Amino acid sequence: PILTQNEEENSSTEIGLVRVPNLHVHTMAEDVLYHLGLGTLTHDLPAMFGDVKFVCVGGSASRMREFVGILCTKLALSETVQDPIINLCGNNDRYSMYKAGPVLAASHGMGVPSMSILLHELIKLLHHARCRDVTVIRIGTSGGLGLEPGTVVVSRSAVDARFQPQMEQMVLGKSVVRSTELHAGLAAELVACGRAVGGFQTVLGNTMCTHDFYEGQARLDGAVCTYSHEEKLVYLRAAHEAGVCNIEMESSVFSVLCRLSGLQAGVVCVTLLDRLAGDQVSSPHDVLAEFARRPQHLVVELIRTRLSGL
Ligand code: R2B
Ligand code: URA
Repeated sequence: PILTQNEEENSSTEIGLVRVPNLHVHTMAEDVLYHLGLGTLTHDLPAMFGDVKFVCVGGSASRMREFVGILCTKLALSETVQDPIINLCGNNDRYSMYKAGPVLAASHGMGVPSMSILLHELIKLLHHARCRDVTVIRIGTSGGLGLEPGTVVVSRSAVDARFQPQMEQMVLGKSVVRSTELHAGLAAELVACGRAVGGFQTVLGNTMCTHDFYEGQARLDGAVCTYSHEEKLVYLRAAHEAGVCNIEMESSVFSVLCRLSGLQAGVVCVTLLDRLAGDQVSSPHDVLAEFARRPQHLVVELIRTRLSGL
């Protein structure tokens, strides 16, 4: 395996700017950000996005739009936002993106491949727009391990299905293993924000990232399952003992790509259920919707404290 160290040292840019550790991009006359419906020759990216300091990503478009609404109300950003809040991914409907003042919110869909495509283009967008000192946070949902449903987990590190803080990807048919560690200072700040918001528990722990919701997360309720209830519990208990607090499907590639681009990155996911107690997500819709707003309120608090210089 090739480790990240060389890749990280490979790219030198001005402090605070977003790194794009790809020499090819720097020689391209035009860069079309295909899935975002944006491009360097068709859009004035520095004018549209140059003031961005916070990027928040989450699975669904409606949740990210709701997040921007809460942000505008709580931080009185209404003068800097379009009314109605418009989707900036003009002519491509794969992802949605909304902006309010220095905050950009984007949807990433489900799973590592979908998150990866969004982040490649989003990181280049931030680079082309010459943004500085950007913090990127994923807000999402997850399955918890031994936690009361509704608990918010701030990730120390994303870990793979063997509980290691790394992600393997095939590049040119060869295995490349990269670190999935997250920014420790930001994680501590996020935990403090959760406790300041209150009304729910916030914990710090490792987040296991899988490539599937069913067998990949040791569920018994998928269309296919080859293991017993006991084998499921042995695996999930081993994960718990290795420090895994929750399980979701995007944190690994999110951590890797943000690290390689020099972005401060954090992951904040609410737990919808306790996976040691069951597999089905069966709480009423309004309960799940309220749970899903918890990471949003936590991140609004982080942005509020950062902007007010507290
Ligand atoms: C959490 O929830 C989704 C699966 O239901 C997936 O995107 C994730 O990471
Ligand atoms: N998202 C996941 O990936 N897993 C769960 O159990 C719940 C939400």
